[in-house]
Amino acid sequence: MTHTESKKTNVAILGSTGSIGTQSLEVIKQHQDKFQVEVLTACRNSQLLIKQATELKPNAVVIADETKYEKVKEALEPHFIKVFAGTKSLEDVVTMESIDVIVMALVGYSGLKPTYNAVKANKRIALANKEVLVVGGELIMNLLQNSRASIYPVDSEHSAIFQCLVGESFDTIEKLILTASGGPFRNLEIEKWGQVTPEQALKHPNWCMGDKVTIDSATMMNKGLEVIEAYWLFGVPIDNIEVLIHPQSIVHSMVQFNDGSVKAQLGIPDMKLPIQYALSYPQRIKLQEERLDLAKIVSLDFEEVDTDKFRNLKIAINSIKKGGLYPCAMNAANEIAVDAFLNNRLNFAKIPDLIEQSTANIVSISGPTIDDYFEMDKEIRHKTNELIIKGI
Ligand code: MN3
Repeated sequence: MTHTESKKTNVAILGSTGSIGTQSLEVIKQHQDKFQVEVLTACRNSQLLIKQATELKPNAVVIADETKYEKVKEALEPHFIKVFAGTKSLEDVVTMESIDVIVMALVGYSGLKPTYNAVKANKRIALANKEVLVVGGELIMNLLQNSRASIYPVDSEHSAIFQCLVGESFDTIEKLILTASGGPFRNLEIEKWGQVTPEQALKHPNWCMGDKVTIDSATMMNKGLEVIEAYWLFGVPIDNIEVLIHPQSIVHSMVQFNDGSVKAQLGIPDMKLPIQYALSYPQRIKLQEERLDLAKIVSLDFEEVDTDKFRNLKIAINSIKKGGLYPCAMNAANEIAVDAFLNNRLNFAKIPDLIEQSTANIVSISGPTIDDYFEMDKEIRHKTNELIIKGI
């Protein structure tokens, strides 16, 4: 190995075939002098995983769906790429010594255990998978403080706040202002929510994202999850985190300081910038993408959120105020609700009712362990499914 090659950062991408995963690979392809793909993992999209691995020659790949193992192995063995299968392999691969940084781009709760293991293995983590902190923020942040691991946000709002905070001291933060596009139903009367179809909800006005986060954006659960994510990442009291609707998605979020100054980070809505910043920080490196042209943007609008309409936002914030296992339960109910809605088993307008009913009488504890989260998640998924079958 030459001297320059040895200085490359070895990247593992968990969820490489998803929206964040594929965009992460685009970023890496722009900087092959700096980054080397070490590990790729996919849930079930074996075809794309094989294509990515053949092109980028990682050391190893993991396919979570074990029925696809033979197919992937056959395709990649001639390239001397190690192939593993199953959820356990996915959770363990993050501890590989040769990995410098992990892009955590799994969907939902499934990212918790791999992130937990990655923190324990003192890895640098570029975190796109917000549910990890929503469910296990208390556990992960405690673990992080006693490790040499680090977490950098990939979520665009949190990347914006992180960029605003460079050079600032945390005790001067007065409040964080998370912007929200308001999704496709910002102007739809609440009476019409019962008629919303999955096809309509999957059409986000500004961002191109995976199905789960797109539905969460339409209900604004996504912003609730992001408030919780910000709470854990930046250690700001929950009442000092505000949400502001900004339909153009140009101002990605803001920080207000104790002298009244407000800093904002702006850009075109494209995840490649926050992905790259999480990989390159503290350096800022060139990204060849479209540039923001403010003269062409007619206006930047801001308005308050109607939480009577977007009840999920309130439900999420209340869960973190209660703490303990409440956010974990709320997240599990929401994941089941989103899945049921996408499969035409649940009315869009019923999503908040279902989450409230499903999490109403849970027994929470403080200082949960990873097993406590696991148990609660399982219990609520079961209960939520039963409520759907009974007909909410
Ligand atoms: Mn976001």
